[in-house]
Amino acid sequence: MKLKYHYLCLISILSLGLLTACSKAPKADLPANLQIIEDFDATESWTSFAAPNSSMKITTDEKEKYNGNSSMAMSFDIKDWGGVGSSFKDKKQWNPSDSLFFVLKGDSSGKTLMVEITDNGGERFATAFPVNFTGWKAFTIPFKDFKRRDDWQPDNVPNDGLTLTAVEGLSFSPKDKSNGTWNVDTIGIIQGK
Ligand SMILES: [Ca+2]
Ligand SMILES: [Ca+2]
Repeated sequence: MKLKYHYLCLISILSLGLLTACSKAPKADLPANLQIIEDFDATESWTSFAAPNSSMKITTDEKEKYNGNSSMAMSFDIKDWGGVGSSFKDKKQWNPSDSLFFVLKGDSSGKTLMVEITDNGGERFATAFPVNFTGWKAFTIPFKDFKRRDDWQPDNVPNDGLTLTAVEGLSFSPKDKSNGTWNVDTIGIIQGK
């Protein structure tokens, strides 16, 4: 009887240990050489923008997260244009041979997401891809794959290539007329690809 009790205790302790281990385990692995610049455990430094006939809303999402306590949910109804972005208070110096890393929770809508860098002269460089997956997906996009936008640039910006010595900002924009919610988490820089 005593032996059985000890046996049960051992099972309980093992189960508890296993549960604790599981709850402490990270949600997902991150690349070892990732230099995180935004974990979205707070989203105060991100703002939304949209055309008058479109809407974009940011929420700190504690339920859907890739890493840490929360992610940024971007809920949109785009009839013209809109997105979410951050203007860096401390401008970033990035290496042209490095890559931008982020994770996105998709909805298999097939709608296009544009990721845009505002470089040190205010020029806009972007890359875009269809959100044709469900759940979290990690992206590593070399800076060299960001191309100067030919559909729009702010007035009076230079045309001197992607200059990353004092990067001013980053944004994510749905490019198609559509509505939905996508989540972004864990943005960082990876040396090389
Ligand atoms: Ca997070
Ligand atoms: Ca430039």
